[in-house]
Parts: sequence; C-alpha cells; structure tokens
Amino acid sequence: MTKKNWVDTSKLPDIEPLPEDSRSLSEGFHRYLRNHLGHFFGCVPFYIYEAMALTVRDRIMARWSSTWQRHKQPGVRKAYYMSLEFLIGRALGNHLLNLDIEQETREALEVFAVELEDLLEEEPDAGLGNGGLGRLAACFMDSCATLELPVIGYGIRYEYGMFRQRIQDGYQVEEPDHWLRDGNPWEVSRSEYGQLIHFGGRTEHFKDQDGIHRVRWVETNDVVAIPYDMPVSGYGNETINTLRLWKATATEVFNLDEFNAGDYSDAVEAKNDAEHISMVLYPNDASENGKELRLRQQYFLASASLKDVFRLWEETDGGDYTRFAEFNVFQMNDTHPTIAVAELMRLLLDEKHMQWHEAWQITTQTMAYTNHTLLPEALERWPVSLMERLLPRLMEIIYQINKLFLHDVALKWPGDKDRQARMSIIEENEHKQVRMAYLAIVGSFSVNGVAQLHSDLLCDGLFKDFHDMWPEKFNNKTNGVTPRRWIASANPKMTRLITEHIGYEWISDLSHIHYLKECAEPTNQEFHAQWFAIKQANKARLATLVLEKTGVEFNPEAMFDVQVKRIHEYKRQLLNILHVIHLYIRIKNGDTENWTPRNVLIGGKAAPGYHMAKLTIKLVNNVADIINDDPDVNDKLKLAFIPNYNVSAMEVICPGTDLSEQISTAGKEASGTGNMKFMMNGALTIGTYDGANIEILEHVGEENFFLFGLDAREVAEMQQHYNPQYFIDNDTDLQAVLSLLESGHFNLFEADIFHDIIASIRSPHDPWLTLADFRSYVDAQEQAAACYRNRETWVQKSILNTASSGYFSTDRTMQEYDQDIWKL
Ligand code: 26Q
Repeated sequence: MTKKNWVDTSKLPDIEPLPEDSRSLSEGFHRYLRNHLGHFFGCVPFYIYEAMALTVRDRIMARWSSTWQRHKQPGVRKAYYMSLEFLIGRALGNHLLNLDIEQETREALEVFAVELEDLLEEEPDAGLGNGGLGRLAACFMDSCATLELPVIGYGIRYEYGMFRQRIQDGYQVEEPDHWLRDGNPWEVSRSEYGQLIHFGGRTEHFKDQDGIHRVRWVETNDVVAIPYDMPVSGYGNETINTLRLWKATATEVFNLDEFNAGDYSDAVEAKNDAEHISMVLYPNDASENGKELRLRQQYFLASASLKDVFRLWEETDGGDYTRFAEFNVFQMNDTHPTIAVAELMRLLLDEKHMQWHEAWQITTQTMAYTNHTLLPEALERWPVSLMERLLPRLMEIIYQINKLFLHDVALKWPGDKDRQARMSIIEENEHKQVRMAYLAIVGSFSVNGVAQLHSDLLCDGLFKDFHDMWPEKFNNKTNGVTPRRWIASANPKMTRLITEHIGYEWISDLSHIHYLKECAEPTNQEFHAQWFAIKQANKARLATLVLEKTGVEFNPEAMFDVQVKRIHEYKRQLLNILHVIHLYIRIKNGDTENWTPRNVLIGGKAAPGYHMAKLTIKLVNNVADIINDDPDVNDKLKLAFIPNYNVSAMEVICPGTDLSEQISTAGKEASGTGNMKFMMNGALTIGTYDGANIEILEHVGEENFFLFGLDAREVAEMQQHYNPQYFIDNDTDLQAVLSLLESGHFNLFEADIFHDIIASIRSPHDPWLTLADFRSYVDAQEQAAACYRNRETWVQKSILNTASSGYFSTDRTMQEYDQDIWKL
C-alpha cells in the first residue's frame, strides 16, 4: 500500500499509563458507557461488558505501544506463528487476570450493582478454530507473552467463527456464529498496513535489461488484506504481544469501470467475492479436500503475512534480505499455511530479484513445520489443476522445488525410482495433486510432532523416507496448555487453595506445582477436605450448567465422567456409549452391589458433512433419553450431551470433572490437550496408551491413571487380521450391549437409524478397533468406580494429578520451541 495519507504520530510523547485503582476504573467505565456508547438511563448488559472492555483496553495500550517499540528495534529476532485457526475464547477475564486488576474491577462495578461474573458472560467467544490445533495456537500466544518472547501471531479474521451447535430431536443443527455482530472492542484495524494479494492470471517469462531471466505474474484478480490487531497480554509483566488477523476486502469499494458501464450489480458482486475469503472458518477438523475457497484462505494468509513481515523487515532492519533468516522465523501450524514456502520463494525471486539458490537457502532457514495428525487420509493435497488456475506462479515454483529435491533424492539413493515416486511433492496420478506435508518438510529446517509417541511415529511411519534423508530436521515438542486460563481463571477456588500452600509462583512457572505433592499425603486431612469441598463446589457449578443446557439433573455427589472434544470415530465416543449401555443393563438386571453413581457427560461438534459423527450425537441423545427417564436407573446413572461445547464451556467443565475420558485408538490422537486441562484441575484419566496420555501417565504414575486397551504397536498388528466377532463371542457383556442396541431399544419409533453405527463397529474393517478394547475399557471403568468409592484415595490421586501436571504448561512448550527451533 502507498502511504499517501500517512500521518506520522511517532514523534508524539508517550501516553502516561492510566491509573488502575477501582476509582479510576469506575470513572473510565462510566465515561465509556455514557460519552462513548451513549447509554444515559440504562442498557442491555452487553454494553456494560463493552464499556468495561474498553476501559481495560485503555490500560493495555501504553504497554502495547512499548512492546511494539521494543520489537521494532533493529536486531530483534522474531518468530511468526502462522495459523488458519486461533481459538481464543473470551478475552476480558484473561486480561483482568494478567493485569492483576480483577479486584479493582469488581469494586468499580459495585456502584452499578453489577456482578463481574455476569458481565464476563456477555462477551462472545472468539471461536476462530475447530478444536485442539486452534486452541493450542491461543495457548501458545498466551505463553509467549508471559515469557516475553517476540512472537507475532498471524491468522484470519473470520466474520463467522466455529458454528453454534443446537440439538433438535437429538440431531446436531448448525447455526452461524456471527461473533462480530456487535463489534469487537479488542481489535484495532490498521488499514495503512493493507496488502495486495494476487489470484489467478498468468505468468510471463522474460529477460530483464541485464539479460537475467525473470517472471511476471500478470492479469491477476487482486484482493486487499487489512490487518486487525488483537492484544495478547502477558501474565504479571509489561508485555502485550500482537495477534494480527487479516480481513479480505475488495480492491476498490466498487470497480469503477463496471460501475460506470452501468454494471452496478457486477461491481458489487466482485466486492462480495473478495470478502468471501475471510467470511467463514471451515468447520472441518480433518481435511476438507479440494475446496477452492479454502485454498484462497490459505494463500491469503500466507501472502499477507509474509508481505507484512517484509514490510517490518524493511522498516526496521533496512531490508538486507541476505540477513533475513538471521532475524525471522515462521512456524507453520500444520500444513494449512504451507503455501508460504512457495510464496516466500516467489517474493524473494520475483520481487527481490534473488537467485534461486540464495532464495532457497533463506526459505529453508526460515520455515518450520508442526504436524498435528497421524491419519494419512487427513494429509492435505491440492489438485495441480486448481493450483495452476488460482496460483499459477506458485505452481511453477513448486514444480521447480520438486525437481531440485528429487534430484537430491536420486543422488542419495541412485536408481531407487520407487522412493522418488513416494517422496515426490507432486503425486503423479491421473489427477495430479500437491502433497502439502511434503512441501512443508522439504521447505523447512524443522519438522515437529506434538507428543513423543506422535513424533516417533512420524519418523518411523508417515514421514519415514524424509526422516531417512534428513534425520536432523525432525524433533518433538510435546503440547501444553496455559495454566492461566485453565487453572487460575477457570478454577479460582483451587487457585486460592494452592497459592495458600505453595505460594503464587506456579502461575508463571508451573514446575512449582510439584510442591503440592506433600499436601497429597493422607496425613494432610485438612487439605484433603478443602480439596474435596472445592471439587464438590465446581461439580455443583457444572451441574447447574448441564441442567440449564440439557434439562438433565446431575447429582453432585455422583462421579462426573466427562468426554468433551470434537466428535470423531478415532476418538471413540462410541466406546463410551457402549460402556454407558453396559452400566444401564447392569442396573436393569439389579447387578448394583457396591454401585458408584455416575454422571456421564459427552460434548463436542461434528463436522457438518461427517455422517458417522453426527449419528453418534444422535445415539448419545437417544440413549440419554431412555436412561434418564427410567425410574429404575434413578441417580445411579445419568447421561447428558452438552450442546455447543466451546472454550467457555470447557472453563466450567474441566474444574468439575472427576474422570477424564481419553480413549482414542492408540496411535491415532497426535497429542490431545483436553487431557492436560483435566489433569491440572484434579481429574483422573481413563485412557489409552496414546498421544500425550503416555506422558501424563509417566508424570503422574500408573497407580494414578486408569490405563486400558491395545497400544499403538498392537493396534497396527491387529488391524492386519481384526475379527470383531471373536470379541463378541467371548464377552457376554458385549453381547448384551450389542443385542440391546440392535433390538431398537434406543430408537423405538425411529426404525433402523443406528444401522450404520452398528455395522461400523461389527465390521472387520473398523479401523478404530472399538470392540477389541471393550473388555479392558469396562474393566478399567470398574476400577475407577471402585476407586471413587474410597474418597480418601481418590482425593489423594486427584491432588497428585494436579501436582504432576507441571510439564504440561505451554510455558515449557514455548521454551522448547525457542531453545530448539526459534532461538529468539
Ligand atoms: C484442513 C483442510 C481443509 C479444511 C480443514 C482442515 C483442517 C482444519 C483443522 C484440518 C485439521 C484441523 C485440526 C486438527 C487438529 O485440531 N488436530 C489436533 O491438534 C491438537 C494440537 O496439536 C492435538 O492435540 C490433537 O491430537 C490433534 O487431533
């Protein structure tokens, strides 16, 4: 963008930081409500929230400005976290915690007779992500700010975030999430840093004055990317980092030619086309392949962010691109932004006029790639034909990258044609496709998985050929979660108790949490009683939420058994339901000696086009209807499906959970992060030997974890000759469960609707081996139930889980990224 309307304000003196006492907050709040928002007599609660958000934002600005100043000093090496998703959730409570002004804010609101908790509820969730990968990006941003790492997040400012889920007759119904409808008080738009993004057109190859071969990308359709900045506050420090989200707009409000030619609607249509790019988040947490708009989103993010970093580089470090890799590093959150590899090459070649070799050096010293999946079917592939049409210059560059790469492969393994075909970035079928993961690996100096098992399996399986070629590129970075949101903010009662006993350092250094282990000793009766009472209070809070959202009454005395996550076959919500049906049958048979009453809570969204996942939701709801209505069952067992599971719901759910369900088929869940949130809040895990479960188990000890099921090696083995009938024949409990399900007991007036589910778990081709793990799952559940009846041991194990969770802070994860990859 040209800076023709640029007004330099950098010479103005720094703004005095605003006071943060309750009086000053109260005044600010009142002024915003009256003078800015114009509410004189009264208003709906949302504006109360908005006025307070603006008041708090005022306290952020001076720090934000000085953080930018620091980062703009020449010689500051920066990392850029590029992600199609940032699942941030709410911001106000988070900033109050980080700025340590919660008490003052409470007092400021007293005059207006408003409860802080009610006001926080008014903020819509920023749901700019599907699940684990998007939430991880948000936790990373939090930790980087707390650790004062110069990291900028780059993403898309979706007008519509993750859809809202409603349940109608037991089925999921999706509704649009227009989270920006009432404006977003946290964002600052910076039109002056807009970038032009090209699509379509064709390339022209020519020789410049010096006879050097050059390429022009011409006749493009352009879109403008406008950045919107969101502040990311650090905990207890002066750092405010930036999450920069791009909105797509048309190059001109109206295309003047068309407008003058009278094609008014055509001109408006072009504007719409451009704005569609940042309109909606794809609600698919496995790849939704081949969708042109998705590829547009990916390139839009990659190009806008790279150009923005170039601009920063030129403004602050003078723009000597030979030194670019010394001061800049990009972390690609999965393959979604991987087109950035080719775009960085394009910018260096075509716009900075570098030689291929030099540009490739810079690119491969600047890019790093994180993989989040082991499912081969979830690896992104883009049709070459689509790439050629939408991004012709980038496709040329990818071909060239591949050619030089395959040359290296051939030199390393002479004559090994199979290997060359296997490793090619271009899959040579009748419909050629670009394998984005391979492009990412070839173009990066670092490739990491997100838990130890996952990283090992990448090296031995999915990416074995590449590991053979470049073992030094591969590394593990076990995920984490931020203890600020997931303990300090979500569980204030537990936070107070912990801090009374071990001090407050754990909030910014979770390794301190191990000091709690002493409190777990049975001699600490007083502490145990307090721990138990807090869990009970959190369960009561969760029970209230469940009642409000589902109408199902949970008894707070019963064990809270919770599985919340995206609905996916590999996550095996079905296994959970089979167990619930098993318990129901036991109750109906009067087999209830030494019974542990249980509330089973399941929640999560299904991708709108994922038939099996949607049917699973229907099954949960139908089973719930039968069980919850049965007077024989009563308080012994309850089942509820909580609609619209999201970040804010999890903030109530994880503190109120006793038993955390992490029951994926071993070798399929890359890491999991919900497992860590539950652990931190004192839940025990029932889980498979998968993803980060393994590391949780190692940290807490197997006596404090309910492990069951096949491990990854056994799964791979059994998949060769899986015979579900064998498990049915040898298990009368399983026979009873299947026969009740097949009898239509849970779909009395909906004939046959669960046919596909039954067929899938009975199939020898069921990749998730659900029935193979049924017996050991039921046994582990029985152990958990027995353990829960002994309050003393359960409380001890609960404390030990929290006390052993220190490793799972994203502060630790970010320090490892910094030490091994970013070196900031
Ligand atoms: C791809 C192409 C087109 C449309 C959508 C997508 C898409 C979007 C989101 C593909 C995948 C995702 C999300 C994946 C995800 O959340 N993976 C999870 O990442 C977590 C953080 O590392 C891990 O803990 C989980 O194990 C992993 O499943």
